[in-house]
Amino acid sequence: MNRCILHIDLDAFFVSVEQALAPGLRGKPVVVGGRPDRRGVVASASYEARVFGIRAGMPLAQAYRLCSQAIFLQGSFPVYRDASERFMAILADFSPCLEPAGLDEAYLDITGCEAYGTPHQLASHIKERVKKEIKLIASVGMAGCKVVAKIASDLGKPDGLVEVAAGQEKEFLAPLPVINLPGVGKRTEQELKAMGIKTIGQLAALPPEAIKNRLGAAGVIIHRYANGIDDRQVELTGEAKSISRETTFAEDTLDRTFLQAILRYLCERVGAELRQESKHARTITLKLRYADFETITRRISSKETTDADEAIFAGAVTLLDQALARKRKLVRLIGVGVSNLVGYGKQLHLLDSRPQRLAHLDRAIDRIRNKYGFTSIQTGRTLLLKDIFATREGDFMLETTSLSR
Ligand code: TTP
Ligand code: MG
Repeated sequence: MNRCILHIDLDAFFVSVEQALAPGLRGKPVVVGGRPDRRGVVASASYEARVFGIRAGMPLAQAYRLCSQAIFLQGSFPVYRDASERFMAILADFSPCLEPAGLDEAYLDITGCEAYGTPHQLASHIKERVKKEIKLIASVGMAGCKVVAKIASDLGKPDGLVEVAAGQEKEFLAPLPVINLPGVGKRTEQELKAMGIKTIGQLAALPPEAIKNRLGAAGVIIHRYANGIDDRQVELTGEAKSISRETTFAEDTLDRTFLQAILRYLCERVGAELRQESKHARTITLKLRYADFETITRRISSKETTDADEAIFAGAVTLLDQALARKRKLVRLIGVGVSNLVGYGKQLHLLDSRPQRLAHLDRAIDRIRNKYGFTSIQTGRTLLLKDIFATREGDFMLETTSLSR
């Protein structure tokens, strides 16, 4: 039986949630990410803002230069998480075979659901329910494999519904630029350009060895994708594979105490997320971006797993100290991530009583924060950030958060 996979991605997610809450923002250039006089980047831009060239990941100041009349919003992550949960709940009504691929996107395998309608009808029904129940617009791609479904949903945006019939995958992909292929970033795009390859069709036509010699194993995968071949299943679990938080400073800094305080705050955010997912982590990663945009990541792994704020911080701060000792350059961004996640069942539990006590403490703090907001409790090191917390409403800054699945 031919597989039928949907990829569903919400349009301008963070911005659209803000517009659903304040309909006066609809139809306007809106940017979520923070105030344009602060550092930081655009997290989400409305399609009206995109007309001016504003894109996710762009510095806010640049976005302001492109469109000074745009409305800049700080954003509120808990609100987006709620919307995401409601979105996933709607999708789960259509098929149990659901794989969230981020906050606002998911794959849904609807193979064998013919009794409920054609794929096109099911996709339209999903779009209607999302619009009616959470007031958001979903773009849907339909195809026989994940990669083609994803490209199709992207291509139809905004408010898209694109179906690629079985057997038509190669023709559909051929005219598109290689950058549309998942797994092809700016660097790979350049490499391919140097080989005279601009479109997915040109890439698909290359002998597999040619691309393997140039790009290694990653090349083999994108070559298969270019040919519309992708055997990946829709993974039922949808569990987080990594969780990270990062923040860009208002001013570049080398102040070690301040860096440690922010790092502690980010570790507490990551720890809370990890506990919410009922996971333990083996690997802790520190990310630093220097004022000259050089970016480094350093990681440590241990046999023991943890979900404790203190343990995550201990690992991250060791990495930070090593990095600061090696390079005296002003820091622009700091981030922390955990990966190599395992469920509670598999944890190698530490019998020593201190981690147990810390686990209780973390959970007690989680409960209070869930009720009164994250900044209602500050731990020792983050007290230094008290004034910063006080000057912003709600979340003290919009950290880029990612839950990779
Ligand atoms: P995307 O789906 O990539 O972007 P989008 O939903 O804003 O726009 P569209 O899908 O219509 O192109 O990401 C989903 C959300 O994730 C986005 O609304 C904000 C957040 N995000 C960031 O915080 N930082 C980023 O760099 C990106 C790309 C997204
Ligand atoms: Mg989206």
